[in-house]
Amino acid sequence: MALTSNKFVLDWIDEMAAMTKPDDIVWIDGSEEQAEALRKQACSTGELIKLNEELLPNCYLHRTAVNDVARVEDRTFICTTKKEDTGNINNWMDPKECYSKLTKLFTGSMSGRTMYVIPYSMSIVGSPFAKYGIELTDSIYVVLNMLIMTRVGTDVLEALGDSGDFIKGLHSKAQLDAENRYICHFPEDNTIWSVNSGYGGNVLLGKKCFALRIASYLGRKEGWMAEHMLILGVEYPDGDTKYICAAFPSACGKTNLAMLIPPEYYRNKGYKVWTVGDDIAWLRVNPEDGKLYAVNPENGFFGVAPGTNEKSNPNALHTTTKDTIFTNVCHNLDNNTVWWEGLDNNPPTNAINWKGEVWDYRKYDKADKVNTSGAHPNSRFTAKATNCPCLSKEFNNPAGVPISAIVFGGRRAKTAPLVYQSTSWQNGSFVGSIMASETTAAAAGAVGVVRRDPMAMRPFVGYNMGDYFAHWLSMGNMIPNPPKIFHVNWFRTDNEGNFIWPGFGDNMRVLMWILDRCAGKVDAEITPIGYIPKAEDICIEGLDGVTIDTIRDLLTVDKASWLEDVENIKSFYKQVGDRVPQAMYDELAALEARLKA
Ligand code: GTP
Ligand code: SPV
Ligand code: MN
Repeated sequence: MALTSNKFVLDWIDEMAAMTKPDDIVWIDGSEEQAEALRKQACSTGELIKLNEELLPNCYLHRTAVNDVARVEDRTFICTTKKEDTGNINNWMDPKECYSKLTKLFTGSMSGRTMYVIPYSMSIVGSPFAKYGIELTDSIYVVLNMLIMTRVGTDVLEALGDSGDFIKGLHSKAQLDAENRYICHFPEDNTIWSVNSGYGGNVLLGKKCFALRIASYLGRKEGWMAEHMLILGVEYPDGDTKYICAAFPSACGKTNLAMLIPPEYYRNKGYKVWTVGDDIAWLRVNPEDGKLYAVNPENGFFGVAPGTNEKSNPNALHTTTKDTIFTNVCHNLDNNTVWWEGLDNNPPTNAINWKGEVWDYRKYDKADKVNTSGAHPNSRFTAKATNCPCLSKEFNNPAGVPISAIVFGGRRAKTAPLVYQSTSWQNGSFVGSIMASETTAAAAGAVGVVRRDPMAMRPFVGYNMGDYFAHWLSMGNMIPNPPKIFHVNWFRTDNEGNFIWPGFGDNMRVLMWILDRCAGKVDAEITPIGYIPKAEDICIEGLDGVTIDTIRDLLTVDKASWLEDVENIKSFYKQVGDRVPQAMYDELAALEARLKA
């Protein structure tokens, strides 16, 4: 039975059901009873595997199709009436053409199946930040993930009332046909259509599709920002807490930084780190104090499993010990638990790999991870935020948290130093626009290729990238007390390809320099790219194998490689096209001149 009398909602569902022809329509009310019934049903068909109830209570394993394990950027489209409004960095399709192409794929795609209606909210229901969506899907896996990742249920429909202001999301697994897989966004219609996939970011429509692509479009229109950023709080011994947002590309360390445990040196002094978000931030100016405030619109974490362990990220590990859905990890048959590369040094000997085959850990080959690993490199956990031991007490604060610093960062073996600070909001926006990072397993395609990834948003801006740069610049004029903007790189390597910086919890040492800079407590050295710490100002107390010379090395700015980067940036800006603001070109010219001086 329908859970609302909202005519916009009901008419739209009628229309979508007439096209997809489900046998049945089920409304998701957000109740535990309904969720439990769906889990049972998914277990009975093999869609989910129930894991060891003693060791991993209320945890499940799901395997997606082998050809469906990551976001598909080349099959992701922004469909605006005018091609220029989508720009050159996104794939564009004419909305009419796209609707007609996808209508063919959706026609009858749910016949013999149930259509689930998921009313959900991004951010706290009823709060000024909140935006509502309804996802129609034929996948129980999607329903159960959305129940963890977003706020779902009847209260969303009550908050929506009889308004038509909601994001219309339609998803069907259809035949999981990779050749006909499309993730399409119609920002002018508040609509998302996703077909022929069953994997995470392609199908949990509240996440990248809504909270980044559609929301970034809305944010530009309405004067706020939707960003691929974690949000964390550093609590000082006196109880004061400062908040930082950080934008790193997919699988480049947001979850890890958001949940970091401070090194012993800081813990002993009473420092603590609290997680507000690990992937997405919505940012608005607070007219009262003129600061930028951030909320995490999500309600859970869809985190990378490989590499998560007791040492790298104990908080994430703890978060996933109950109420979690694991996707594409390795199944340990001895005790009906899960395993992934980097969890520990004891791969299970009686195990099923992410493809569902008997797995021989002795055949693991680092050069061919996808085919030889137990867990897929992009295997993930879906876990409740409220199960996270370091969840900030501000997590449910509808006003958000005031941001002191914005940090950009990429995965760069060379060039980018451990940390540097921009000289202004405009210069900081430029620093974001020239970000680059090695590609990861989070998206289908080659891994380890350096590409420009402005603000870590290359795959997620729902409009023209040049206009997005302009929006960043214009936000600067709207924030009387703007955060300071920094850039970090945890991934510089030595000549053998080993990471030089220990990373993970020790990244706190860099965050402390950043916050000291925001508080005006520490000097810096000016270089052609911006402010760099004096090596002695990065605390290395208690760090094994890292000396002040290591820090000096990590902070070097090699002019020749930066000038190479400048050339690459010029061609990237050209590719972005004629909407790159002049101010960005001015910043680029000034950077080049300083490097050549
Ligand atoms: P998405 O969920 O895809 O947006 O990724 P994310 O940015 O949250 O990345 P995540 O924190 O899950 O990290 C991805 C990978 O980077 C994992 O394999 C981590 O182990 C590794 N990683 C994270 N932080 C560090 C670090 O400080 N140093 C090094 N060397 N590796 C790190
Ligand atoms: C990312 O790829 O940045 C993710 C995972 O956070 S997904 O939800 O698949 O986009
Ligand atoms: Mn992400």
